[in-house]
Order: sequence, then C-alpha cells, then structure tokens
Amino acid sequence: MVFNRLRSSPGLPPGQVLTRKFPVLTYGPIPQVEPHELRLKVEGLVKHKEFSWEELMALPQAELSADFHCVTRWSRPGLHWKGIRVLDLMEHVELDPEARSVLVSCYGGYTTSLPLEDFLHPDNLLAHTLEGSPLPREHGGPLRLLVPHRYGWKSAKWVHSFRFNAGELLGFWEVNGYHERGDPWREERYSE
Ligand SMILES: Nc1nc2c(c(=O)[nH]1)N[C@H]1C(S)=C(S)[C@@H](COP(=O)(O)O)O[C@H]1N2
Ligand SMILES: [Mo]
Repeated sequence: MVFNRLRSSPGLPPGQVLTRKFPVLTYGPIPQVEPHELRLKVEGLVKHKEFSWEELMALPQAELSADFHCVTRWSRPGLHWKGIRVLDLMEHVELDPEARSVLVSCYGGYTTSLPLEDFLHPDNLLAHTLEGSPLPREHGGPLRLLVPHRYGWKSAKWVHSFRFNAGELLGFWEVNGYHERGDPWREERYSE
C-alpha cells in the first residue's frame, strides 16, 4: 500500500511519519463476528464473566479523538472513536488484587499483553464506532480495544477476552520481540 506522507510535526512521537489514511494492519485472516454472537469474557484473576453486545451497549458510552501510532512508523492523527471506556466496564468486574497484567485475546487468535496500569488508562476504549460510522470489519468491527497511549499493536481488533494474570503472560508480538509496554513517546518498539 502507498501511504500519503505529510510533513511530520513536533506533535509526533519520535521516528513516526504522518499519514492521512488509516492503513489496515492485520496478521492473519480477518474474522467475521456478528454483534449478536459477540461475547467479551473476563477471566483469570477475576470473577469470571461474559458480556453480550446488548450488555456492553447498555454501559455508558464515551467519545474520544486520538492519534494512532503503528510501530511500523505511520501515525494517523485525530481519529474520532466512540465506545465503552475500559474503566466503565471494569466497574462491573471484580478484580483480584493480585492481578498485574492482562492478556487480550481476539477472535481469529491474535493476542497482546498489557501491564494492568496501561490497561486501566482512562483513555482506553472498547470502540464500536469510527468517524460516526460502525467500526469497519477490517479495523476490528464490531468491537476493538483502543489503547491510544501505546503503539497500535496493543489496540486489539475483534476483541474476545481479557485474562488477568499475576505475572507476565506475553502476547503475540511481545513474544516475537516487541516491547512489553510499547510507549511511542519513549520509542519502546522492541524489547532489549
Ligand atoms: N486481532 C488483531 N488486532 C490487531 C492486529 C492484528 O493483526 N490482529 N494488528 C495490530 C496492529 S500491529 C496495529 S498497528 C493495529 C492496526 O489497526 P488498524 O488495522 O485498524 O489500522 O491493530 C492491532 N490490532
Ligand atoms: Mo502495528
């Protein structure tokens, strides 16, 4: 794919290049998940629970504009999202105080891991709407995690489960050499 390159601004994390597009980055096939069959599970060090689409939509709905930074160096500024704040979902979850990290699993098999404090960041959304339209399937529709303060690989598309762990259980790219935290402002692309 050819990206539209704009001049990078001081507002960009180091080593990133602006794009006006929103490229699709998916490892493996794109799963088809219908809202009525979607389940979001919380498991591991938590009181196990499953949320249906209806239950998620009944939670408070939030909006957020955020830049999106992929570790492959494109940054797409100012995307407008709607969804459920992770913190609002967690109001309905009984978390074991031993929990320190989350393994996020997706329909289709992709996984990514987050330290608990990164997962509980107030900007994080379970996003279902992008630029006023239902989230396109290739961008993770009907539901994806959005972690705007971390590199894009943490923003799991077609999200299916949050597994809370006492130690670290690394996700797909984290096992394959990407950074456990992945802060774009500190340029945490790869683990040492
Ligand atoms: N399920 C799933 N989620 C995923 C990925 C993936 O391959 N599978 N790729 C990640 C990566 S590397 C990036 S940069 C973003 C890209 O999101 P986009 O395709 O909506 O631009 O999704 C992330 N979430
Ligand atoms: Mo990415």
